[in-house]
Amino acid sequence: MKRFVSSFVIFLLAFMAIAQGLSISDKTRRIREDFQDRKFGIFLHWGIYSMLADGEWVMHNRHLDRDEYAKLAGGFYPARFDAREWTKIFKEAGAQYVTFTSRHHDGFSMWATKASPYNIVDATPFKRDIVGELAEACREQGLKLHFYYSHMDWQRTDYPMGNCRNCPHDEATTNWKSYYAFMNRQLTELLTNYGPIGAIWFDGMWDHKEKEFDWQLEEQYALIKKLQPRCMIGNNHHGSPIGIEDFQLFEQDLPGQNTAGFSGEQKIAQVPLETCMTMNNTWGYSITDDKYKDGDELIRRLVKAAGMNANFLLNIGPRPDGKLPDQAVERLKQIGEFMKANGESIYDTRGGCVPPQDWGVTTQQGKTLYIHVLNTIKDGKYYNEGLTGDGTRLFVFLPLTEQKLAKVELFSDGTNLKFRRKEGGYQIILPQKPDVSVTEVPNTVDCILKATLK
Ligand code: FHN
Repeated sequence: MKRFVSSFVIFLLAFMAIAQGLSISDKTRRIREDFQDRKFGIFLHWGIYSMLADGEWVMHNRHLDRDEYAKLAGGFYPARFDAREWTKIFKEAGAQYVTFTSRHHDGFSMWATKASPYNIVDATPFKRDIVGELAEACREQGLKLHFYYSHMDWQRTDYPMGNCRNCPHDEATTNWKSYYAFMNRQLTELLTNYGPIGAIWFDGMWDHKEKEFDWQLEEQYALIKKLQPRCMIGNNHHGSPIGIEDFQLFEQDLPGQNTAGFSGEQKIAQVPLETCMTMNNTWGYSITDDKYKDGDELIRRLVKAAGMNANFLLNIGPRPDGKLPDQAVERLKQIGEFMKANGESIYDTRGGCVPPQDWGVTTQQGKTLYIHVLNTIKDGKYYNEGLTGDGTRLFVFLPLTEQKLAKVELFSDGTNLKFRRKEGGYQIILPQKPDVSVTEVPNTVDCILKATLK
């Protein structure tokens, strides 16, 4: 009975989450602010599933027998894995943290866990602690490390299987108590053996969506905070934050959108926000998925996320040999160039006082407002429909009523731009020529303006 909570309790926890947004300690506030300042992270989905090169859900989607699937581990030898090379690439891309799938839904652990032999050291010929190597490489590069950890497990027979359609439901072996103890033992290892961890990123709770299943989160979250008080907690349960969760997650969508269907029940909470997104259409490595968004588009999404006050967690599915896919590395390079030139308008900022507009978004730090005019140029012509013009010049309308504008300049070279008061805000006159100098790559973010507020 203890395992089942009433809707009232869920409501109460959600209410407490809203309330705690208002009453958190200064220490918690600083930790969360540091996370928000970092703005851009790399998500890594890597496990033995990468060998089948068909995404991280391959075991489920192809109805694979769990014992047969487990045998993949015996052949997992990512000979070209080099954590230092990965983290160097991430750092050069401008990322500030890495979220790694320590254990995904297939139940395989990517570190030397003592809680189960089904792990990278005991079950593979590779025998190297990937989490450990990554933790060290992240530390060297000054990248915070976050752990993705699946609440759901398709492999263990004690996991109380929920909605999973293609999974064996073994009532006889189901044992929540033992599964819960296993998870907590693993979390204890992850938070004891690998130095300071920035966050635990839970996923899979939605396996028990319809039923009122008690995941005993309160106790689990307390364990995390006891082991590492500075470790944040996020949970991709596709709903608003529960209890002491430190940040709110959005999958494949920016906050407030629901194109992917994961954010339907989410209200934006008073906690840091993070949007995670794939570069192509798959989280884990897929040999056939070449539907990569181009670098420009990924940069726009990063910028939009910042303008919506959210961090951007961009996913890569490393190959089974341990290398990052070439397409991903290419895009990271492009993002890195952009961040090098324009990072000031992203890092340490918050969503600006001007909410997202048709023409783009704003970010802000103190009295400085960064105006990101997006999608301005295509084939050498202005085409952003949110912009107005008079034939030769283009105008950006900034709906500012409370604050006054003191100065507006082009971020790239400091050229002063003219602006005039209009009803309900200001009209800024853009330079006649498309400003592509903000980035080496034309057509990316076409124009960044830096405005000073009075
Ligand atoms: O099922 C997972 C999926 O494999 C992936 O890990 C994503 C990342 O946000 N989360 C789940 C779906 O919500």
